[in-house]
Amino acid sequence: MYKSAVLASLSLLSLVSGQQAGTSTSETHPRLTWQDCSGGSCKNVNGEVVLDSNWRWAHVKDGYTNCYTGSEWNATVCPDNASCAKNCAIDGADYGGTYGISTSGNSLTLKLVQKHEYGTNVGSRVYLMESSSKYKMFNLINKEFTFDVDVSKVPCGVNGALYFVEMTADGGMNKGQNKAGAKYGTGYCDAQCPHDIKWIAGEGNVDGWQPSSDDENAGVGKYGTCCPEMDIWEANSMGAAYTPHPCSTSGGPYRCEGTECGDVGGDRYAGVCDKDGCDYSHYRLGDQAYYGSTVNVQSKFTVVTQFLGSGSNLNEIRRLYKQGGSVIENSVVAVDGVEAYDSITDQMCEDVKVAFGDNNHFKQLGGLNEMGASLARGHVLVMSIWVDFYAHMLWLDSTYPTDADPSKPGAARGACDTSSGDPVDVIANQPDSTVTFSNIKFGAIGSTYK
Ligand SMILES: *[C@@H]1O[C@H](CO)[C@@H](O)[C@H](O)[C@H]1NC(C)=O
Ligand SMILES: CC(=O)N[C@H]1CO[C@H](CO)[C@@H](O)[C@@H]1O
Repeated sequence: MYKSAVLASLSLLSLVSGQQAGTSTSETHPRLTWQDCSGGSCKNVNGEVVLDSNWRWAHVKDGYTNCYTGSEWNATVCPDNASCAKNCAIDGADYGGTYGISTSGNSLTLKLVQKHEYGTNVGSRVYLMESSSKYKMFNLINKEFTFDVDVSKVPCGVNGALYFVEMTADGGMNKGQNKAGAKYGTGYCDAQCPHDIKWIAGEGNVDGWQPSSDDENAGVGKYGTCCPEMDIWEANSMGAAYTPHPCSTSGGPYRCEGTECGDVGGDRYAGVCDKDGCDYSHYRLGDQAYYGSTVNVQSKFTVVTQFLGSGSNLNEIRRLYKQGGSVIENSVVAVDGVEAYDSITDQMCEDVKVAFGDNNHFKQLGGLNEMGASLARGHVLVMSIWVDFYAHMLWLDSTYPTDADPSKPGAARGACDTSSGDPVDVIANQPDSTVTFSNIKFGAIGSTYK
């Protein structure tokens, strides 16, 4: 809900992204097999994943000087956004050694902290590809998306996320100065309109860039980059939610500026995207025992998400789990004055938001109807592991806002302490936090888990 992209880094040759393609390290995408079940039976697809450009080393095109170090741009090579992208290159990635990203067969593992030759990397974000230079585009309507996850090593404050965003297939290749494209993980956007993205529309986000006060590897620029987002899985071992976030934008990343970014403060509900979304969190919706007891989070389980609708109409988003060979129906909403819903519909969102006293920006921006229109245009699959410098992930796994009475409907989202999740603590004390996603399947409703 309060997602902000988290950057990682190398301290010596700090990680940076640029917009030309560098040649110091060759870019070899880790292989990841998944299954397409749309033709009646499930068939293996030989896929690959790519690391987002924000994590990559960005250096001057013809040399080794950093264009960006820690949380700052080099003003000599990046005097303004356009020349920065022209002068700088983002390079290939050592996935295992630098970023703690590994794949084996149909399984992807993301490790939170990776110490390497030049420093320490924190978190990562990868996209599933259709070819070495194009993202795989999914239309989820009237389809089912399924995967296995192991959250047993994802503690309070860490989010092992699997979600979809309306990026473009080529990553914005040839937009502005972007000569790197999807092969180098460019073109990210999400419904939080993140400002910490270094390259937007083939330009450096240099204008007005301010280093983060608490994250030594990040900063925020004047521009944010917005697009509709469908969170299938935002979770750790203490909490889990799935959440549609519609936006009024379409056709790929929208570069926002000012009020339309919906930034912290008075603008949250004035932006082009629904930042809260309509979240289905088992705990927050009143079944505190479900995630952790009914679903055993100490061992791997299967997550099934169904998008009921047709054409570009999305009517309902359903969830079920499978573990130890048994199907586990979704938890049921147990909130005073609200029906016992077991899925997301516009009516469920409305009733829950009224009961919780939440703003219904979701409805204002078109609800499931607008989310469906976006899904029908095609979305890119994202998998990430991240920590939250802004809200310590308390919106996912604790009581939030932290000064709310936990007995107030909607305030409690998980059993983590309100003092947990500070990235400084998590990075120091739980560096081996790891999420594993595997066995991804996509197909007709009912085709992926029986
Ligand atoms: C910034 O870039 C210039 C030009 O390449 C270089 O001479 C200088 O050392 C760089 N500064 C830093 C702090 O890296
Ligand atoms: C979108 C865009 O072009 N933004 C800025 C890039 O940098 C120049 C010079 O600083 C600005 O004038 C643009 O507005």
